[in-house]
Amino acid sequence: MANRLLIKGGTVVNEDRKFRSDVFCEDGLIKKVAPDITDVPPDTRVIDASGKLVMPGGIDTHTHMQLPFMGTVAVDDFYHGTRAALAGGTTMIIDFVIPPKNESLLQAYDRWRGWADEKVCCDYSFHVAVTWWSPQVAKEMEVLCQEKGVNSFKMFMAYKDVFMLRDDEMYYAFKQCKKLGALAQVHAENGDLIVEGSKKMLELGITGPEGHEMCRPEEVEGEATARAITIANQASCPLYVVHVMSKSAANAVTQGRQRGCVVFGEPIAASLGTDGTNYWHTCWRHAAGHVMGPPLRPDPSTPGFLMDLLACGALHCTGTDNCTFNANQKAMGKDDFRKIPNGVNGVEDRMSVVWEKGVANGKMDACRFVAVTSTVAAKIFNIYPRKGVIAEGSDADIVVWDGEATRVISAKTHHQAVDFNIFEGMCCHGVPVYVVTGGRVAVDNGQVNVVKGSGRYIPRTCYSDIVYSAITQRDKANQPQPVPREPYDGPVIQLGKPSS
Ligand code: URQ
Ligand code: ZN
Ligand code: ZN
Repeated sequence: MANRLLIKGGTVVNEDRKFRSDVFCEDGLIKKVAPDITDVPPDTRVIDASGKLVMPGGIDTHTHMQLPFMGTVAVDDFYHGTRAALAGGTTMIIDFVIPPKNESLLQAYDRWRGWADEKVCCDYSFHVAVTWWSPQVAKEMEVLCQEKGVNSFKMFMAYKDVFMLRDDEMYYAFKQCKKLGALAQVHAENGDLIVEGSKKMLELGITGPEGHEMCRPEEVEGEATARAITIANQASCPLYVVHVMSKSAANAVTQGRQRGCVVFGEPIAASLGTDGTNYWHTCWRHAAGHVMGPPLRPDPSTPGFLMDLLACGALHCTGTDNCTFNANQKAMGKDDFRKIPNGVNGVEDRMSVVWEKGVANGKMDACRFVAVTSTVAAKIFNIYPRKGVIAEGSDADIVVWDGEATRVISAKTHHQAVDFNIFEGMCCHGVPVYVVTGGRVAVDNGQVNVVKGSGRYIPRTCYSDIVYSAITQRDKANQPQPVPREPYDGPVIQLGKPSS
């Protein structure tokens, strides 16, 4: 299928500049970016983008479609989740393979591929979680990098006895990431303190969702974030902190960067768009619908704080941690918040939420919006310029965006499978009018029409330049050296013998 498409009259927005230009696509690629393109084949479809922005499709760096978790399975599967992604202007997701402890990472990877390949409507890739440690795990990480196109591994410091690694295991995993040229990711919360904090809440008779936040306040996230940064730095390994949910974690990332650590921070739609006061809502379902780990924070200034850091480059790119559960699933924890499946929505609304809270209220411009929703992720995960830019030769993953139009977010109208939306009722500026994925028009003047199974798995190579260039330079400059000295030839104490 030639799939010839000419997007006319728009303003192209890349991370570095905005410019008036037409865009011609053919066979799933961007073939020409120039003003006033006229010489196209007669079977070319023309889209009028006048007055609109023409941007690289969003890349959601963090999703969990149909994740088996806490005794159930997330309801947004790879079909509904990627369909909703496209509806919101996201044209690629990076999901997670999460093997249970002691399961082969390669077997888990194959299982997740089997789930995704037949269902995805847009391109996707996988991070792989390291939930246990052994020489086999180290070996399989190498195979995943060299043969399966994986260049990022997530370690959990929470979910004790389920996914959590000890500090020494995390250090070994970081060392292996460094050896392979892969990026280490971390879920940064102190899992031991969460267990103890939960007991404390239940002893106080607090079983509701408010206990979920109070048992793991933001210092529990901040401490783990700083610890992970130190351990990664000691392993001389680059680190990517997923779902930065608090000022404490964000400050740990910025302080780590200021002292020369190579660390990236990923706020998510939820932490940029809403807050933890929802856990005190008197409707149990509403409160439980916001339960995720790390929790949203009750400090209502947190979203603005995180958006400011994202706008100025102290935080880097946005995901959603989309991991959705319906009311009847959340209700597994109706008497004990520890049993509420953790996870919230975001994959459909991320782009509009970041536009509303970032661009519409003046914290960033459209170029920075493109950076934090697409380009920086493409560079960190080493798929730039295939993804993340409107340029000749890049994939035809494009959003025609109306920055002035508004839409009201609601579970009644969203395309996700889940029966709840943490942004319910939020009116956002920033609406995708057309969304093109692999050259196919998946959102056509607001109408969603996707092709199940048409998305592709995108392999990623190691040694991403934005991730490894600084590390390599620093290793060269700071290689520890022994001190040349004459051997000591003085007296040495003889242990076990009475001193003379
Ligand atoms: O921790 C994660 O990232 C996964 C298990 C999704 N759930 C969540 O609450 N964040
Ligand atoms: Zn996590
Ligand atoms: Zn996650």
